[in-house]
Amino acid sequence: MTEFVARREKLLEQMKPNSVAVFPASRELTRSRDTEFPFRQDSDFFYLTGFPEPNAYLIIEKLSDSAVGAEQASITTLVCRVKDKTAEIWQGRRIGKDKAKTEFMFDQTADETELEQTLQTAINNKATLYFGQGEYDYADELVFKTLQTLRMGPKKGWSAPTELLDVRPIVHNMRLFKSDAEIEVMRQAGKISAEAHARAMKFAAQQSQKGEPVFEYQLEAEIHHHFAMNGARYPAYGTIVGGGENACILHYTENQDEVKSGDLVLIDSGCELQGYAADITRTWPVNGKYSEEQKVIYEVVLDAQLAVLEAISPDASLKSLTDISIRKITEGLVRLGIIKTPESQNGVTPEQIDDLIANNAHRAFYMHGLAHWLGLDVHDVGDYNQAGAQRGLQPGMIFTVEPGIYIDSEADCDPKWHGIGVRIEDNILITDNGYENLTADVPKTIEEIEALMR
Ligand SMILES: [Mn+2]
Repeated sequence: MTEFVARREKLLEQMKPNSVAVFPASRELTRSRDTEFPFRQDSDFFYLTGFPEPNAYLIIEKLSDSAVGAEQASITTLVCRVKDKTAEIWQGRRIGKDKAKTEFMFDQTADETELEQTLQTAINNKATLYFGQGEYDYADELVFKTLQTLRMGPKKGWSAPTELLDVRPIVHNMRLFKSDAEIEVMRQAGKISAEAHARAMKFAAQQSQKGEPVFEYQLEAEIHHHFAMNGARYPAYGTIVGGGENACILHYTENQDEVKSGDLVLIDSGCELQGYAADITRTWPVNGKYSEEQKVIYEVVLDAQLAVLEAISPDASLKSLTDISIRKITEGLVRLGIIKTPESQNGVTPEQIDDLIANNAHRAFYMHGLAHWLGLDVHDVGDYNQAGAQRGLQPGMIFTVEPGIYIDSEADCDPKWHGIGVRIEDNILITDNGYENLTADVPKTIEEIEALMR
């Protein structure tokens, strides 16, 4: 809890005097009729509170210099659901405002029934309101209604802030740099997820050896089982298990087909642990042995990924790393004649590779980005550019490195390559002396994967 308090203090340091920030919790979503999806807290709200319930609000007031008493320059308020015996018997426990105040360390707390009044009091007579508008309709409606109420009551001494600022850039920049505690959780999430991928490989190998079929959803089940058995009840995003040509559908989550012996299967899956995501992809032959064509494509992707890891330094940016992956993959595809050039038989000059890259020749086969920030959200927040330039890599940043090549059955190349889709993805933490691969525990080279599956 002291870490959550420290985050609120760090946010307060960056707020203007006489301002207020409002953060809504997310709400439950209907899955069907009267059942809900498992609840997932809003990431910014969670980051600042650790509070796990829906229908809550965090209000942070930074008082003006004149209003500051001897010791108090700020007020943090949590508004949460009302304790309700019947609701708690039917739907589950509620923390309630008394426990919320002491255990979650807020200056004050209020019941949801007092929300409008609490918010109005906090916003009244402040110069600046920090709020993330457009994200939740219910929060927009509440906040704008409160502003309008205040504007309509000048004779009662009310006034609304005249400045409305987006609070998200401040919080998102904080979230980009992970603390030691966050790094430890993400290290654990990476480890559990890595083991889960290895478990799926072993399952497929056993099924193949018994002559039993392997279905995509079975591999998904093996992975989710391992997550849950290790304290991570949910995947961080929809698990992708694509056998054969399904691997060429980047966000394939139907996971319903049989993976045929001789096909590769691409699995992109990571657990969510205490709110934090892991995001791993591995691509391997369901029968345990890569074909010659699969091997060759796999090596191009792996070489690209290793070249990127090699190039990680404080001078690098995600853009410069992306460029390295594009060059490696373009060179590989030219060498194999998959990207056709008149010169490819006799070797291609670096300038010719430059031209192919400038013309996006790789985009037909490598159509997504190399990397994204990783944290509470799988595609985590944080600006990729700063002051119009690419942002340098700094300790505490965590991101994915995930080059890929996808050749579907309509691709304009020798049909022997058709149906091969390969992506290799790891999670990288920038450290003081380089980087740490948080997902190194899952086999990655052809030799390692074939050995495990044997
Ligand atoms: Mn990813």
